[in-house]
Formats: sequence, C-alpha cells, structure tokens
Amino acid sequence: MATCDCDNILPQGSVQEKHYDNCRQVWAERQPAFLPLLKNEDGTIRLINKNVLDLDKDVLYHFSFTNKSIDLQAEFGDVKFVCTGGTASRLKEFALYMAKRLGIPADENIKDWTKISNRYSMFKVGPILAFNHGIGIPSMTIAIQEAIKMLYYAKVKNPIFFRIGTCGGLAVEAGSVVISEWGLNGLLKKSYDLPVLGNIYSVPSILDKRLAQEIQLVASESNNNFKVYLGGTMGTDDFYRGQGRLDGPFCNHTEEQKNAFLRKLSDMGVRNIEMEATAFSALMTEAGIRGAIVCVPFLDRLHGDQVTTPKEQLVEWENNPMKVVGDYIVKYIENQKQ
Ligand code: R2B
Ligand code: URA
Repeated sequence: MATCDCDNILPQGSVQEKHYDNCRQVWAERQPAFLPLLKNEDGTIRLINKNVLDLDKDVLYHFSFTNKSIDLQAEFGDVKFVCTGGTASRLKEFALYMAKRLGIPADENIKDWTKISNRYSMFKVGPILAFNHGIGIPSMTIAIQEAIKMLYYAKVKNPIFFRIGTCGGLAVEAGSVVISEWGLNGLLKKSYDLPVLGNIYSVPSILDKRLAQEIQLVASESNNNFKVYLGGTMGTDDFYRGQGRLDGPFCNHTEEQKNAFLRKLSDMGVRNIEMEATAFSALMTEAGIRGAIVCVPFLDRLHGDQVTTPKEQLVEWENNPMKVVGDYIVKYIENQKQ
C-alpha cells in the first residue's frame, strides 16, 4: 500500500482538501482510466514513452536546444517552481520580480535560454523556471510538453507548475484574481479532447484542489487590495465567437443567446474564461505534476465584450497573479528552511 508523500506547505486542516492530487496514496486508490506518467521514488519525472527513452538525442525543437546541447541537469536540476504565461515580457518580469523577492542577483540582461528559437523565451532564477507559452492551447501544449521532457532530463524533483494569465471574469470584478479548480471546454465538458490518429483522446481537466486552496489561503493572509476567488475556468479555442463575444468580424448569435450562455456558465461555477485551462490541467494530470492557474480578469463578461480599461491599468492588474504566486513560492521556500 502506497503511503502519502504530500509535502504540505500549510498544516493539515487549514484547507479542506487533505492530499495533493499527485500524492502516491491518492493515485494508488484512484486508479485513473488513463495512464499517468507517475513519478519515481525520488520525485523525478518518470517518462513512460519508450520512443523518447530510446532516442540518442532528443531535439526540443521549439526551445531550440537538445538534451545534449545543454547540460540540463547541471543548469536546471534545482528547479522547483515552473511558471508560464502568455507573453515573454511578462514572464521575464516575473523572473526578475521573484529574483528580487528571493534576494537573487538578476537584472534586465538575464539570460534567455530559448532566445534563438524566436518562439518562446525562458528564464531561470534560483529554483524558478519561467517561460512564455503564447496564446491558446496548441502554442501552450507545445511549450509545456517540451518543458516536461526538459525537466525529465534535468532530473527535477516534484516540480510545481503555475500558469499566470489574463481572462474575462464572470460575476467577479476586473483586477481581482481567480484560481482555477477545473477547466471546462467549449462543449461544457471538463476535459481536454485532442484528435489523435482520427480518434478523440480525452483527458480530465481537473486541477489540484489542495494546491488551489493553499494558494488562496496564503493570498488571504497577505495584505492584498484585490479579492482572490476559487472557481471553474472555461478554456476556449477562440477569443471572439468561442467566448460568446458579439464584437468579432463574424457573429451568428444574438445578445440574448450570449447572455443566457454566460449566465449558464456562471451557474455551473465558472468564474472566468481564457484560452488554455483545459489543456493545462489535463497535461498536469497526465504527467502527475501539481499545477495551478492564477488569472486576473480584465473585465466582467456579464457586462460587455470589449476590454476598454486603459493599458496602464491592465499592466498594473497583471501584477496581481504574480503577487499571489510569488507569495506562495516565498511561503513554500520559508517552510523548507524550518
Ligand atoms: C488570455 O488572454 C489571451 C487572449 O487575449 C489568452 O492567452 C488567454 O488565455
Ligand atoms: N483573455 C481572454 O481569453 N478573454 C478575455 O475576455 C480577456 C482576456
């Protein structure tokens, strides 16, 4: 019988959920229908795809390096927190922000490990790896899958992934923060459905409840001037029609239909809409990696479609998810020192 290996950062009982989803004991009891990658005894990622294990050299094409061109274990073996999000500038800013909070020297000239890719940017400060994933599921799943392989080669132990992002809110105020509990696709299914060889490969899009609750509790103990909500997140394949908007170049639904749909989502517990939640949660579940999505709503979709708030305010709001994730990471590191 597997025993619990949760490295709880808050005392048992402080949040409702007892275990993390990738607890060995939980896995042994749950026996999910799909095969998770699981992890090795020492917490390193266990890659079960034999095709990769057989490769002499693995080209991480979109990152523009291979497992042989960089000594991944030497450079990235101490990574614990993997933070991703849409834009390169924001993730660089996050890396520099965390460097400051952790007292690690870093400046504007911080190394971009994937600069020559011209696709993604990747930065490392202490135990933090930060890279951007672009907009939408395909761009993000490419970056995350290459990151999972990279962390496997680096022999990273028990990494925790965070997606910091922006979104449209549902009955939550702009500038607040939403921590996702699950992802919902455009057909209102809690899954990431990918066509593979002519069939749909479907993975549940559920996020780690304990991690989400811990992040919210840590945020509530911090002196924030914004609210932090927990809830479901719809992940769509389009910003306009796919999110029920009326202001794209094409629209075949009415305002009444849009409002009815958004109200239905809200009644289902959906608090925000973005473009990656289903795939992010599914990849984390399948890889057996703890992951969280922390987003700032730029508007309340129950009141409109256009993002009319001035850019300077949006940029300031984007700091809120960084602050929430930063507080969690700092708390985690402080706990390890005790
Ligand atoms: C939120 O914002 C982006 C679209 O504007 C997309 O990446 C997302 O999920
Ligand atoms: N990002 C989205 O995907 N939707 C919004 O409404 C705002 C940001």
